[in-house]
Parts: sequence; C-alpha cells; structure tokens
Amino acid sequence: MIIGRRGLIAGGAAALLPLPAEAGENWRVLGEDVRAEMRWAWNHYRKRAWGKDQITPVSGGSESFSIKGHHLGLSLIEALDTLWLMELDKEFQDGVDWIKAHLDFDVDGEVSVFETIIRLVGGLLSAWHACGDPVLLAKAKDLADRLMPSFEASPLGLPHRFINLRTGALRGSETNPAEIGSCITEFGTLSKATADPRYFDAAKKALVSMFERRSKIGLLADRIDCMTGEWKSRRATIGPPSDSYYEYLWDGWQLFGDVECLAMYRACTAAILQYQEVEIGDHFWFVDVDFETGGKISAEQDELSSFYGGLLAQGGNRRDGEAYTRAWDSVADRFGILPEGYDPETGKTSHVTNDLRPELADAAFNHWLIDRREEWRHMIAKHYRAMKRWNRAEYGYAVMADVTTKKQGDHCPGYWWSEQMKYYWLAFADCRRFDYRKNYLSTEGNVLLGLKR
Ligand code: IFL
Repeated sequence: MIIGRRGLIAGGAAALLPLPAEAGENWRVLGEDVRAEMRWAWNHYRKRAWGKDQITPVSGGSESFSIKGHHLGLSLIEALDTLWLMELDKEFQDGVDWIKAHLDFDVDGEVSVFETIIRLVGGLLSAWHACGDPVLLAKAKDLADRLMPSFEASPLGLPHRFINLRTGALRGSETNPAEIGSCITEFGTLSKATADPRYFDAAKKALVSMFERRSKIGLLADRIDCMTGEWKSRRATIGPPSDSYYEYLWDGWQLFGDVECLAMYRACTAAILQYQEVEIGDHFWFVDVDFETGGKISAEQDELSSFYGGLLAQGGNRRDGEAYTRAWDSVADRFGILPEGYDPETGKTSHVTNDLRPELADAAFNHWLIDRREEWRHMIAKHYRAMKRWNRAEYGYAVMADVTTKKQGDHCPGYWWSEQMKYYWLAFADCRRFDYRKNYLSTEGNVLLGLKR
C-alpha cells in the first residue's frame, strides 16, 4: 500500500489527448497511443528522475523504494522489456547503459526479498532475454546471490521477508504465501541461464514447504512463521498476501513443465473453488474463509485479487475465471476506475484509493491470449482510457488518493512501467517482437519467454 501521498485533484495537468473512437476500434492506432504515452512518461523520468527508483509524477521529483534515500533504478529496470517490445530502442539502450555504468547492489541497506526478486531480478532477466547482454545476467545473479541467505536460514526453506544486501542480516520471520512463493520463475530462469540449480531448488522447496502446511480441507492461511512453520492467522484468501503464490504454482508448470507444481496448483484451486467461490448479487466472487473450517470471514475484495480470473482461465477453469473478471469489470464501470477495495455485499468501496494497478488488464489480457475474443480487448481499452483520463499527471501517471473524488496522489509505482503499459501494447499493437503463442509473463509482467529477437 502507498502511504504519505500528496493529493491533487486531476485536472489541468491531466490534459486529455484525442483518442480513437471506441466503436469499430482501430487497435493499431490505440497501440500507437500507448507507445506515445510510454515515451512521454519515460522522457519525464529521464529528465527528472534518471536512475532514481520512482518519479513523483505530480511534483516532478523522485522517491526511493526499498532503501530510504538510496536508489537502485527501479522504474528504469522495470521499464526495459516494455520499451524493447515497443521498439523504443534508444530508450532501452540508455537504460541498459545506465545499469552497466551505475548499478551496484553492494549496499548496506535492507530490501524486501519478494519485491526485489519480482521487480529487479525479474526486470534484469527480461532485459537480458531481450538483448542478450551478459552484464544484465551477471547483475541478476549478483543480486540473487545476495538474497539466497534468506532461503537458506530457514530449516523449512521459507525465506524471511527482508535482507540486508551487504551483510545478509535477516528480518521478518512472520511472512506469507505470496512472499514465500513468488520466485520460481525468476530463480528458475536464472538457474537455466547459469547452469546452477541452487536458485530453482530454493524456490521450489519454498513452494512445496508452504503447500505441505495446507489444512485438511486444502486451504492455506495468510500468515506464517518461516522458522517454525506455525500459522499466525486463520484467513484463507486469494488476494494479498497470498495471491501470487497460486500464480507461481501454475507458472512453475507453464514455464518449466514442473508436474509437481501443476499438481499443487490443481489441489489448491480445487479447494479454493469449493470453499471460497460464492454468488453475490449478479456476480461470482471469492470470499475470505477460515482455512480449517471453510467458514466465511469476509466478502470484502481487494483489487489485487482481480488477477485471479485470468489465472483460473489459464489453468483451464475458464467459466469461473471469465465470471470473476466480469465481476471486477462491473466494479470498474460503477466507479469509473477501480478502487483498492470493494464490498460486493454493500456495493460500496471498502478502500477508496486507486494504486494505479494492472490486475484487471492483466486478467483480460490472459483471457484474450486464450480465446482472442474482442470482449477482452475492449475491457483492456476501457482500463487504458480510464487510466489516461484519471491518472495522468503533469510528469507521468499517478495513483489516486480517492476514486470517488478522483483526487490524485504524487506517486508512480515501478510496476506501472512493467505491467499495464505492456499489456495494453501487446493487446492492441500486434507486436512484432512478441510470440503470441508461446510466452511467459511473470507476476510483475516481466517477459521471461516469448521475446522475438
Ligand atoms: O508488484 C505488482 C505485482 O503484480 C504483484 N503484486 C502487486 C503489484 C501490482 O499491483 O505481484
């Protein structure tokens, strides 16, 4: 969650550029519009926040992400494969050159293991996949090596949440499924590239170890001690902080053909569909339940959960997945843009911010990759237009402090560069550099398979 944003009503700064008509959509023109927005935002980042973690899009300054006051070029690294897919080659090369000249992970500072893997290790690997520059792979390996002690310290193979990049000091033994289990694709890619199985093995062990702690009815709770394996909560959720655990079970199968990952994915999905899927009003939702009894705890929905419809469809449960994605699309229709939290029992927001999130576009993109139905592209186009209308600020795209007043906040998360801009582009532009039949995009949108050089 984003804290300490400065508010500003969307208005003058959010100049609305002419957009193509929605009926009889010209997808290529819309794709070009996305590319122009990416270049515009990149130019502001280049000029005002070069090498910094994040630009502050309302004030035109910058802010660090993990380590207070220390920057690791987060947005730049997250943007690279998106730039490459858009054929913004000069911008891509400028970013790679910055990494080669300035990026150094030997820092006496603490980072989140999970965020660092999905954003930085993943970003460096996808950029390496795009251009083959060995320095990018070497940087990814150096960073992963600094994170490995978090996996090795636990007798159960469950990583701590935080680690100091230089000293290896660990913190945060109370952790959760997503932070434990969202690394097999980045670490597996690294293992393949370096012929060193340690990374894949550590990631797989964490996934399995988590799975083995499921309840008798097959559900995982959402907080656990990584040293003892003791559960610290009773809540099973498909949202944070469990969400991408389920995604990476499927992904371990999709990217590496790991049959154990597939079996774990199937077992978890069956339990979730049995105990968590409910019909409320006109739509199907996934509610939070007690992980041992299946009793309902809360129907409140976190926007981050909206990725799940796309995952279900990828795993073969298309009907449930499509229904869930349409449920979220109806929320977008209701508020003009998605709030962070929604309660389908009352029809009201339960959290009024909008953190410039990609999940609904991600889900619709996955549906579209499966069946190529125009419904999904229209949904993605709606997501794009809402973002352009409400989140565009003076120097880039901004989160929203309140979706009901459309007040902006001075923050642009790094994932914006890696996720929705890529999903929009790939859905609209018929990208020459992407293999639409055989590909893999990580939870952070990093393309680890399917770039056509
Ligand atoms: O970092 C992003 C990623 O998709 C994830 N969780 C949240 C972010 C985007 O909302 O796994």
